[in-house]
Amino acid sequence: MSTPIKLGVFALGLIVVFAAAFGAGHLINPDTTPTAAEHDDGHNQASSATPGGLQISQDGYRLEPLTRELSTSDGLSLSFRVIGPDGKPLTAFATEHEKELHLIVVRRDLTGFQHVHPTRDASGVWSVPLSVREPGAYRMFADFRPAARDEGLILGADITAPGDYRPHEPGKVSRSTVVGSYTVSLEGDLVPGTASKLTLTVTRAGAPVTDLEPYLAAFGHLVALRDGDLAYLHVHPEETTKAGPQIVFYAEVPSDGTYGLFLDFRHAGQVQTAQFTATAGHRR
Ligand SMILES: [Cu+2]
Repeated sequence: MSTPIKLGVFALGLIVVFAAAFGAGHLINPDTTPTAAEHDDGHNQASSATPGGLQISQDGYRLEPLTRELSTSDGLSLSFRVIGPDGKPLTAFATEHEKELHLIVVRRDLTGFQHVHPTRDASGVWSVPLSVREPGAYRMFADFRPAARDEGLILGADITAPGDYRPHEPGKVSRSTVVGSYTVSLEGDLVPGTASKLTLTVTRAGAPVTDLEPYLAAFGHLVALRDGDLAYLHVHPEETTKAGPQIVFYAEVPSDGTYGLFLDFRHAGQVQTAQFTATAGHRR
């Protein structure tokens, strides 16, 4: 997360946590952040702030897709612009986690997740070669911070990959998932409105992985997407996180519901994405 947001969290506590909880690269420090759970009366807490990623336009900034369709063939490019409050394509972006803009593309049934980094030309057009495996209704999220702002924005737009498709059932809620030769396990529960500690542990062939490599200036990136509307949350590990096997996040989801969790980590020169389905709102 950006330093200004973090300082804001420290200075203003709960109000800022709720207002900024769904900004780009949100991280909550457990030692200084009050939690809504302190007055938990058995009902589930929920934030009233609008989660990120649900709007195509916010605070005068608008995401403008220039590509109408996604494709299942290689070699096509996805292009878009961000239009600023002055009506012109935005070209002044702050660098966050080594990139000016992070683009997430995912099918609306939470399959086919991709996290890519488009390049921008001088006129403000972002492009990235992108193909999807299956046709369907997709959502694209631009996660960035205009240089003129202290807070990041996550703008979302629908985009379709034409063709016959059947939605997949939501993945089974699970504490463990396999990606490539890695097994990633998940400890901790998502409690709405609360900085919920999630510990992800990476093993390979039964052995803990202790030489994770930094990927975009962090040992892991966790994106949570709410099933049903794809409300978006992106968190980074606790600062004390080492190179594995455990990666610790504090994620604050906005409501009860089912969430897809997508962990990006890098090991042996390769970026892996481990996917979980988790339910928020139950204390187990
Ligand atoms: Cu990124």
